[in-house]
Amino acid sequence: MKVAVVGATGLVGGVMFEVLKEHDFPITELVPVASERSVGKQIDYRGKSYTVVSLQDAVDARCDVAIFSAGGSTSLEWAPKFAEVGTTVIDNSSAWRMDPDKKLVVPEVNADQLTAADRIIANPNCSTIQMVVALAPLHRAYGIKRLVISTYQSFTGTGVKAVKQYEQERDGQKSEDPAYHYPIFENCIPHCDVFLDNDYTKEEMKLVHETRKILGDDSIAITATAVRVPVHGGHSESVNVEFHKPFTLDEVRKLLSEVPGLVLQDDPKTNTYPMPLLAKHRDEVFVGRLRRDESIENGLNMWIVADNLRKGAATNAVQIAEYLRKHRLVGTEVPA
Ligand code: A2P
Ligand code: 11C
Repeated sequence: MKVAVVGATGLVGGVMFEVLKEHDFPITELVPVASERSVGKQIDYRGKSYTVVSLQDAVDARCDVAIFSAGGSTSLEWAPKFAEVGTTVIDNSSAWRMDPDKKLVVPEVNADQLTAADRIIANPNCSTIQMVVALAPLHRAYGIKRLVISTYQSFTGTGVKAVKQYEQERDGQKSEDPAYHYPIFENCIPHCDVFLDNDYTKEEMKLVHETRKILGDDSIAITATAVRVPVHGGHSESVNVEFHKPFTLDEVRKLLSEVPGLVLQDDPKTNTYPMPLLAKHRDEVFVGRLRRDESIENGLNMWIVADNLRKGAATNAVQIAEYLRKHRLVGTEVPA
């Protein structure tokens, strides 16, 4: 397939190339794309050098798939132009996620909704993706009534600028162009993305709206607090779930153990539980600390960790591309 990577010089773009390579994704032609600042730069992929091109040149290249990780405004403006020439866009930004005409896809959960007519497909937010991989089978079995979520999110989710801020602060330097209002080194900042009118952050409300859309159930009550932490390897989440129906922990463990791409790490006796240090560079979602919430009926506590740049972004997007290819839903020759 002819594949464009939009945002090729960014943090997610770099991981995208690693994942495409590791998954041995069949690429006949690679088209790296970035802003005008980067046009002409070279990107190495599998021992070959590729020249970064502009968005318009990438549209004209009529690729089969374009994977976007270049921010919401770039996606809003350019994804329709790619779609118009028959390129299927898989978009990592928040631009299209809540558009009722666009699918919001986590392959383990709802890839079966995809058709050849879907020319702009939204990749959910990282903290949503890892959570719904674990919640979807439990929702099917017991019906989720309410979720109380607290996240511990890696600074890598903010991009190159935040990584630089962290490294400068760690090395005792003052950051000249910080990504955050406060130091991130040796700190926790209860502020991910911008504040909204309801005093929640946009990141917190993504967890509310995207989860309902992916699980196909607007009745689920959801409240979230998203916190940025000085961690490199991934996002962690404490998730308190209240179900409509009773469950047993053995059944929950069995359901989770059957989910592709999910690894159970749950044995208090051996201090076994997921941590970002272990999840870094891994494609899977890790779940542990499973225990009954003894303060309510049908309540479960869980701890969910994943590499936010992988399953939370690049891996999920590549898995969507793999699904489209396997089911022959993509290609400028496939009728939409
Ligand atoms: P560039 O390096 O040319 O600025 P990150 O999230 O890690 O900061 O990366 C953002 C990515 O999105 C980079 O590859 C960046 O390219 C790209 N990008 C940012 N703005 C645009 C734009 N207006 N058009 C195309 N690519 C863009
Ligand atoms: C974070 N979730 O860690 C963000 C990064 O809506 O895709 C990606 C923002 C988004 O802050």
